[in-house]
Amino acid sequence: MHIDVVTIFPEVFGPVLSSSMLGIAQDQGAVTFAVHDLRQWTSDRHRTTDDYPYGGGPGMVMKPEPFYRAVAELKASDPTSATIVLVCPQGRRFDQDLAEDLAGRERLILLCGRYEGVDERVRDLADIEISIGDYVLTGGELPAMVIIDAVTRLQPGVLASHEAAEEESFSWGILEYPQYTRPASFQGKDVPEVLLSGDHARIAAWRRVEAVRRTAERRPDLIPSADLTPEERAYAEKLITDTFKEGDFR
Ligand code: 6SD
Repeated sequence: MHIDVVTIFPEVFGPVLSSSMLGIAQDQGAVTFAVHDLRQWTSDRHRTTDDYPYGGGPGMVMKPEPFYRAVAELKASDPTSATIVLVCPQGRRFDQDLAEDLAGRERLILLCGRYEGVDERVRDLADIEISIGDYVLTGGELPAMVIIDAVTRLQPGVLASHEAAEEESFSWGILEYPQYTRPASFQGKDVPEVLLSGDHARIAAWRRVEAVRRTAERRPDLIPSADLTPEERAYAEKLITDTFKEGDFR
């Protein structure tokens, strides 16, 4: 897949895109990145990308024209149909389902805003608006990097087979089971005996129960849509009633 990024801070993407997994993914040819400076599509001497808001109010708004020129030129440069993503706080909440959907596209063009926001007409360029969560950031660059990371690791061949995406507990819609490495005993805290047993069936069963327990206790909101057996669901629901008794907001 190919990912274009349009931003007024292209330099912040370099270290992230060249590091570990993202760098390997590029070397493998699983993904290609192109980061573009929005200012190349400005037309004035000062290369202005923002302006005062009509109607007054604080802050600046990003002008529409550079984004429109950027999208037109990037689309024209490659006949591959592109999905245009606008990163903004008003967008659809990013999650693993959306990452999997985007990972299957041939080409993404990520538009990053700054300042108070983008001119409303920039939204019309986007096939989808995405937010990475309900907190306010100063720009779309960090969310764009989050989206790139989540989507790139899902490209075929990027993950080693032992860490195949389907094996991860989040792809069952639940949290990861507890993990341990050596030493077997550390500051009086012991690795659960089952993990040292070599009994792979017992280990798999233990992990599954622990993942369900952890999810019920920490993220009960995930349980209704989680991929659970009837027994696991009953167990999770019992834990939720026990953990979140009336008036108890742990
Ligand atoms: C104006 C932006 C772009 C400002 C953002 C996205 C999320 N989830 N929180 N904040 C954001 C994106 C903020 O440019």
